[in-house]
Amino acid sequence: MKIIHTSDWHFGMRVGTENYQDCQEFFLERLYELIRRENAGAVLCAGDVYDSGNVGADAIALFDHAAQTICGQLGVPFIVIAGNHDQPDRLAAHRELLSGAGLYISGRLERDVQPVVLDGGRVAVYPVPFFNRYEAQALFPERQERIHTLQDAYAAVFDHIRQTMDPARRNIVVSHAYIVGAALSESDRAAMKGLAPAVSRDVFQGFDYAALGHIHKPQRVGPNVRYSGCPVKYSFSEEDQTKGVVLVDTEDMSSAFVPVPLLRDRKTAEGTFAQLMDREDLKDDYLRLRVTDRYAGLETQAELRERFPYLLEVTGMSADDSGGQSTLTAEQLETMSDEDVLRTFLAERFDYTPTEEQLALFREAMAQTEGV
Ligand SMILES: [Mn+2]
Repeated sequence: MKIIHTSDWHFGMRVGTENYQDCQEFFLERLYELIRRENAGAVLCAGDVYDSGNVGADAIALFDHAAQTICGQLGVPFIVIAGNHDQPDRLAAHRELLSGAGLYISGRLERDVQPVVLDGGRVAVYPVPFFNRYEAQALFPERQERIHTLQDAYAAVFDHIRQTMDPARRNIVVSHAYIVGAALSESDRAAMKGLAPAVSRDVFQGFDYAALGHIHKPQRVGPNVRYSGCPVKYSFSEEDQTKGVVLVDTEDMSSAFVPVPLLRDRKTAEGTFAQLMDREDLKDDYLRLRVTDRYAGLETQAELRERFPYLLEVTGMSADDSGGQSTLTAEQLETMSDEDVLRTFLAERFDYTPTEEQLALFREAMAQTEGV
């Protein structure tokens, strides 16, 4: 049986006036084609269906369309877990009822993860939604003393699954986590936040395949442990990536990345104002432009926007010639404290120094996110 693994749809994401909806619809149409072409027996979505817990009606309609087409029209089981961006209870509303129609949604972690059994009992899919160590501590009180880190929490959850797992089946897990060593993109906002803990891929030992979400760059992090990546280029750091889904064959447990075309690519271009205005090849893509012979004043921006409808960022010459770009490197970001990152950001972007009171509020907010 063929299984399609995808993740991180982020329906409802907004950047300025852009909402990516046409790109997401375009992806869904390609996904439906692939299901038909490969005669897929299941679709797995490994979290972050939505970009947040309170997205607009358009985003909900999009997921509704996906579920109706995959389960209703094509008759293919669709297994979905909540990611860190999803609101677990909202995502999993009516789950019992929907499972009868082939839509299996796992919102919140449960102690006994019930597998979705497919292909006449030959394949078992364990949906494990995003969770934190406090949830695992509450579900496994007998191990509470030994759950200190997210790694311990994952070990507890997967050890428990392994106890009842039937090794004669193909056992597949769907999970949403940051695995040690995975390469990040800028749109991996939560994972980049200094405190995001990573988990070792060893937690998936004994499973035939781990279908992961959370990291937006498609990649393999173990022989049968893969991220499908997100289907749309949501940040400029994804410019060079190929987007797509993973196709898993449960006969031999081989898996292959299948590229899916994009409605709109994402590009960075640089040149004089005249050179940029002459470019025919950039009209249909999300753009970041750097004008080398002008300041990026309102008028220049307006002219460029008229020519390039999907322009997201413009920088021009600047007084200090830094080009308006951040002076921080990825390495510096990793070693700096959150407070220093904030100070630098405010200074560079807004020429602003935060007050002691504002910094105290910031520290308080950061403390609340610790360990989550
Ligand atoms: Mn995500």
